[in-house]
Order: sequence, then structure tokens, then C-alpha cells
Amino acid sequence: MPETDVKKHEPSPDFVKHAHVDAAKYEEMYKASIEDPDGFWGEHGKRIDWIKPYTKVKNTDFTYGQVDIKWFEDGTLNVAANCIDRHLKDRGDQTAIIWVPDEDDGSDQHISYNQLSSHVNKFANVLKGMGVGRGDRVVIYLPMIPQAAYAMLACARIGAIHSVVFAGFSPDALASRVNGSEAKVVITADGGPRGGKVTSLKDNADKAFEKIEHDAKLLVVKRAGNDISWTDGRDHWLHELEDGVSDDCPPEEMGAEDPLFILYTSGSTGQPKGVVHTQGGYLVYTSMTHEYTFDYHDGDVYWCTADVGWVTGHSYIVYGPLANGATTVMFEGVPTYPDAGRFWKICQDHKVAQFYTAPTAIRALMGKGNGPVEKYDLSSLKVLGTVGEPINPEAWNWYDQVVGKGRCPIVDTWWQTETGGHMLTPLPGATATKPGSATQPFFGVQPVVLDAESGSVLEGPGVEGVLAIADSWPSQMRTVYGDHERFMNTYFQQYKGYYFTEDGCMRDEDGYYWITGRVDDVLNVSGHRMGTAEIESALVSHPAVNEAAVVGVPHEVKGQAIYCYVSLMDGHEPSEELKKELQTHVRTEIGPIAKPDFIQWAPGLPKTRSGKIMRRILRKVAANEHEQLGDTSTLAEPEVVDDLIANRLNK
Ligand code: 6R9
Repeated sequence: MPETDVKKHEPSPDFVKHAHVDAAKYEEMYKASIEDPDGFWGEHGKRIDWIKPYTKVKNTDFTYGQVDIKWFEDGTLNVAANCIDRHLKDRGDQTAIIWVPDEDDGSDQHISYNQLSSHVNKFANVLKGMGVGRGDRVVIYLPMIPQAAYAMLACARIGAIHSVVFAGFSPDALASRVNGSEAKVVITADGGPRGGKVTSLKDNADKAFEKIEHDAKLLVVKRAGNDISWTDGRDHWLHELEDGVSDDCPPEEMGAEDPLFILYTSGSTGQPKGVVHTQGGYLVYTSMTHEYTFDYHDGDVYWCTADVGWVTGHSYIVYGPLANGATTVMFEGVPTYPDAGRFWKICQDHKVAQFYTAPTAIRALMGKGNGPVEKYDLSSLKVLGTVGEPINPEAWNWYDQVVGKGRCPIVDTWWQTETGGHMLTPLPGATATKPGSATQPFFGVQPVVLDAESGSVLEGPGVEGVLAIADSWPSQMRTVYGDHERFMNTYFQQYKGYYFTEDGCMRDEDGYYWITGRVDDVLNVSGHRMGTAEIESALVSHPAVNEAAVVGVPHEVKGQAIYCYVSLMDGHEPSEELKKELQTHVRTEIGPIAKPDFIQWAPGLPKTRSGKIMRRILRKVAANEHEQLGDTSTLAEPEVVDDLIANRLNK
């Protein structure tokens, strides 16, 4: 349980003076957003440009069996035109994207809105030339290079639906996502440098194509200049197709509820789900949260260190900031290359005002001491943000004192791939913060704490349960791609009438929310979300494995580490070699982020008499908390637990 009775950090009067929202205005706007959502969002929806203005605002139903979510449904717009064209008149020469490559060699690029426009229009015409049109799917498998943003915006411009696959995913994971959406085109690069090493993405894409079941083309961006193989007819260089192509591609008029993108994310069961976000509500909400949560002002340089392969990169590197005409930094590398001062050097070089990263990065850098931070001038910083997992107070305090010198409000933003944008977050000029708490809801968000067992609403302060949301907000996911049943069953079945977040939560005496972590079988490893079921199914697909159970164990830097219990088929013996082979196998099936940290050989797994694996027990054993196993009376064979305890790793 987090310590909630801690000193609050009040926003400084100086900060409040220039902030978009102070405490009184937050109260007033929040109240309006809940009492009159149509009026509130009807007004704020105008922050983006519509081709045909909406006349309806909110039309949403959380009733299990008929869940249906529509916002601004009769309006039409183009998202790329909102992120580019509408800025050209007043800020065509302003930098839209500052791209910082992996090597710290001074070759950072400033891409103006005019240049962004030309790149995106050309890219859009190339895609059209490849036969991509409205509603077609395009998979983007790219490193953190500007072409990743161009590709997303090019899809948006022509009404194609993009599905970005994180470049750290394996060929198999890529293939299943390409197959799942029947994408016409896959976009990749020859290679992507990260931390001084080049990953050959093209090789991965080639391997994925062996498993792609339909006719698809591969569009390749030249980045690393590494040797690659080539399949004529299927593979095309982007720069060759762009040669001589017009930089004028009229934006497609899209309905507010047409899909903008699919993004796969892990859940507690089965394979990852394709989360679908649509055009209008998503852009209104991401641009609004970007402005208010970070107290973004014109002229600020804003940097989110996420990867575009995750939702944070979609909403807060590309769509939110660009819709606001911001200058957004895109960084190709890692926090510790060439050394642990890299983040802070970039902040200094580009005079970053808002800096947004993950607790795992903060903890890793905290471990390197204060030296690398103190070498750089961080006086440009105004607001610090965190996202992805609960932040422990030690890391929060270090971020506050050492990075922010005690003068930058910290916004701890809780949200999910499914929510599209920030849900619980301080507003820097309005909310007094407490280290470790995501504090209060954003406008229009109605959090409720439910009793996990009974589902009844826990009222008032000082309660703990699971977090649900009582009503819709504009950037809520609309469906699971191709499977609306699964959407309803995952999020609306367990607690009727609510969107269930699958996070545990407490509300303290001040009404502040504290996220206590996932209550389902989802792991959060270095801020990457992974289902235990996916890792288990990768393990059991190896011929030597009979059964596998995967749990998370607390890890100082990564938040959680991956702990696997594996029982072998008859005729296979445990060995160090086999352990390595299984680790490699999981890497191949899913990707390096899913590589098991611990593999414990388990002659048997603890099961109930009905055959369900008791993960609660496995979690306790892995975390060295076997004194507190709790009720074990339903175990079919209690003695298997003794064996697991005796042979546990992670001692
Ligand atoms: C944006 C993103 C979502 C899960 C979410 C929760 C955890 C995210 C958090 C946080 C505590 C925060 N999470 N932000 N937990 N405090 N500020 O991370 O999306 O990858 O879908 O993960 O991450 O458990 O349910 P996603």
C-alpha cells in the first residue's frame, strides 16, 4: 500500500500565473465537463478544424451487449490536415519535428511544418501509387526516424488505417499483425541504429513475409545503409518511389468515426488485441490533454521519449503535439548511449520545456548518480511528465530534485492504449502533487473505485479496489479490430455499466487516486505491456516444454521481471543449455522485450482440484514471499509447492 499521507507539492505562484488552468478553473471546467458533456465537448471539439462541423456530440452506450461509442459522429475532418495544413499559413517555417539520431554527432534535423507537409504529401502519393486507399491497412515497422511520423500522417491523409508494430517485435509478431489486418503494404527500414548497434529490420520483415498469407508489398526506408536482401516486385525503396512524385495530395474527407489506426496491445487472455481508435474524438482529446497536462504554450519545445510503436508515441509524439502546432522532439536512441547524460544533453541542446518519460528510465538513470544530470544546463525545463507504470516515491523525488531542481511540476499521467489519452493526471498549474499518485481525473473522466468481488461502488475517501470509468470520453477505443464481442467481453462484462481498466486503485483522504498495478495477468516490464498468456504460449510451442506458467516479480529498474515456471516433456532433462534455448525461443516468437529473466524447472505446477494454475502462489514463491502464501487448501497436490520453494531462483 502506498504511503498517501505525504507532503503535497503545491504549484509555485509564479508557475500558476502563466498556466492555462489554476485550481479554481480546474474545478469549474471539471464540473462543467461532467454536468454537461455535450456542452463542454461541443465547445472544445472546435479546437480542431472540421470540414463539415458536427451537430451531435456524445452518443455512447456502456450497456453490456450493446456497447457503442460515438463522438462528433456527423462531423468530417482530416487528421493530417489538422496536424499540418492548418499550421502552414502562420508557422510554416517553425520547426515541427526535431529529430535526434542515435549517434551524438551533431546531425540533429529540424523539420519545419512546410517540410513536414512536403514529406507527408509525397509519402501519401507513394502509398496511393501502391494501391492503398481509404480504409486499407498499412503496417508500419520502423525505428524512431521522421519517416515513422510521415508514414502515419500519410495514412491519415489518404484515409488508410495504420497499424504501427514496435520495431523490437520479432518477425513472427510482425507477421501475425500483418495477417490480422490484411495489410496491403508493410513499411520498414534497412536497419535501425540504437545504442550504437544496428538492428536489421529488413531481415525481420523478410522473415515475416514467409508467414504472410496474402499479397502484400514492402516499402523500405533507407536509414542504416546496411546490406539487405531484395525481392523484386515485392520490395520498393521509398526514395525511389518518391522521385518525381508530387508533393500535393489532397486530404481525404473522413467521418469522425472512421478508424484512424489499429494498435495491438496485450491483455490477460489470448493473443494481443487490435485496439481501434477513430479520427475526431481521438484528435480533440489528445490535442487538448497535450496542451493542458503539459501546460504547453506556443514556442515551447516538447519532448516525449516514448517509441512510436506504443500508444504514448502515437498520442504524445505525433498526433497531440502536431495538432497543436508544437515542436516535438523525436529521439532514435537510448537514454544511456553514448553515456547516461544523453537525455539531459538533448534537453540542453534543444532547450526542452516539457519532458515526458517513463519511471523505468528515471530509475535506470537515477542508478547512475547525479553527475550526468548536473553536467548540463536544464534551466529550460518547465514541466516533467511520467507514464507507463506506477512511479515509486524515491524515483519521483529524484526526478523532482535532481532533474527539475524542485521547480518543475511533475505530471504522473495514468492512461492506457485503450483510453487514447491521459485519464488521471495533475494539471501543473492546478494540482498539488503527491509522489506516486496520478492525482485527479482529466476533464470528462469519471473514475470509480469498485469492490473487486461484488462490483459495488466504493464511495468516499480512503477506499481501495479496482478502477473503472463510469462514462465515455472522446478518445476511448471503439472496438477490437474485427471482434466487437471481444471488446465488450474484455472491458464491459465483469462490471456492468462501466469500462473496466484492469488496474487496482485506491482513493485517499484527499480524493487522490493511486494506481496499484494490474489486477489481471498483464506484466509491465520496463513500461512494456505483455500478457503472461503470450509468453506461456511461446514457451509451450517449444517441443521440450510440457507446461509453463509466467508471473511478474518486482525488479528495481524494470518495475517487473519475467519469471517462468517450466515443466518438461518426458525424455527432456533440465540444463543450462535448454534454458538458453528457451530464452532465445521466446525472443524469436515475441521479441527481445519478452525474454525471460528467470526460468525455474518445475516438475509440477500448483493447481486447484479443477485444474486451474494458482498464479497467486507462483507469484509469492517467485517474489520470495512464501511465508505469506495465503489459503492453500484448494491445492490438488500441496507438495509441488514445497519443491518450487526449495528450488526458487531470485533469492
Ligand atoms: C500509456 C500506457 C497501460 C497500463 C495501465 C497501468 C500502467 C500507465 C501509469 C500506469 C501507474 C501511471 N500505467 N501509466 N500505472 N501510473 N502513470 O502506458 O499504455 O502500454 O496500454 O499500458 O500501464 O497498469 O493499465 P499501455
